[in-house]
Amino acid sequence: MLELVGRANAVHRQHHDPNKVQKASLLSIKTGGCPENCAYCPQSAHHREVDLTRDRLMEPAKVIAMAETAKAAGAERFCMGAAWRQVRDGKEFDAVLEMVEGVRALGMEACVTLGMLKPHQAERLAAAGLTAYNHNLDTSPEFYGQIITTRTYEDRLDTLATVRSFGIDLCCGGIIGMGESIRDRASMLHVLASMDPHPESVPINALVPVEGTPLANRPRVDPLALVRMVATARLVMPTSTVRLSAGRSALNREAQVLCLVAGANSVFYGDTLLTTPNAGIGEDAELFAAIGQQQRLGMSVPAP
Ligand code: SAM
Ligand code: DTB
Ligand code: SF4
Repeated sequence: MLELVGRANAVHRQHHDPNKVQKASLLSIKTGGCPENCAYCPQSAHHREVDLTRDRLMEPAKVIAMAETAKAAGAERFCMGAAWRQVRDGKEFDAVLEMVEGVRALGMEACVTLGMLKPHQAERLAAAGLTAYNHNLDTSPEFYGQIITTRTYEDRLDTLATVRSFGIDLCCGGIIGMGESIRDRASMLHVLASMDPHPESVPINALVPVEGTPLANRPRVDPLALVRMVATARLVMPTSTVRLSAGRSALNREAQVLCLVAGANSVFYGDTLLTTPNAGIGEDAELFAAIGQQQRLGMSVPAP
């Protein structure tokens, strides 16, 4: 562990400002009722026992106003998620394009995660100024079939290739704590690190076990397993932004700092992820004070 974190930190410092942690804000623009059966996900329509209110796609003006609030609180990137299997052309997709344009006009990075998409849709997203598209591998090719059966690993790789072919950055990572082995974790990182170029950002999520999903009773991930995963991601993808994503609220400040030393350089910032609570902005104020980073837009201030 000490050797791993030490080496990861050395690689991190070669390629990144060690005092800079990007804040990305997350919003669910369309919640619940998803036809996919991802075992971890509270938004799947297959998991009827989950206590979740379905919502239609939000109005672009409201989304853009929320992005503005996030920006004022210090977020540099605004990520919007829809519980869709795939993008469909029509009014709803047009509204998403309007949201992307609005977020970019605020001077923020814009990322969306909308499920699978076709080339002409990626082209329109690129034209709207989209910075990055999030589409996770979630786990290893070997373990994948235990988690999702309604779409294949190949489908995911195809979507990623489509996104990339239009010059949109890839945000692609996965989840630990779903019952996979350490070898599965390594295998997922191997697939990610075999992409050329590497995904520009790599979210590392710890499972948030949600009541009513098949993974509700999984034990919480050992925070040190997250540290190892972050450190290994940093070693094999030196220039990518590694985002300490879901599950952060279960870590104490010290474990979070260890993840940042091990090479994480972005976090989801704000009170909620998509449907579950995140580390609150109040708690994060303490974290950012501890690491000597101001709670303001893009400012990184060395610790005294
Ligand atoms: N429907 C789109 C899709 O799956 O491509 C986008 C939204 S989906 C909620 C985005 C990602 O959130 C998933 O790929 C998964 O990695 C992550 N996620 C969802 N539920 C989670 C949970 N309970 N714990 C950790 N990560 C989760
Ligand atoms: C990612 O890798 N993690 C985020 C984002 N991409 C879209 C989503 C986490 C969701 C956690 C469960 C929830 O809040 O619904
Ligand atoms: Fe749907 Fe995405 Fe949740 Fe899977 S992870 S059920 S595709 S919203």
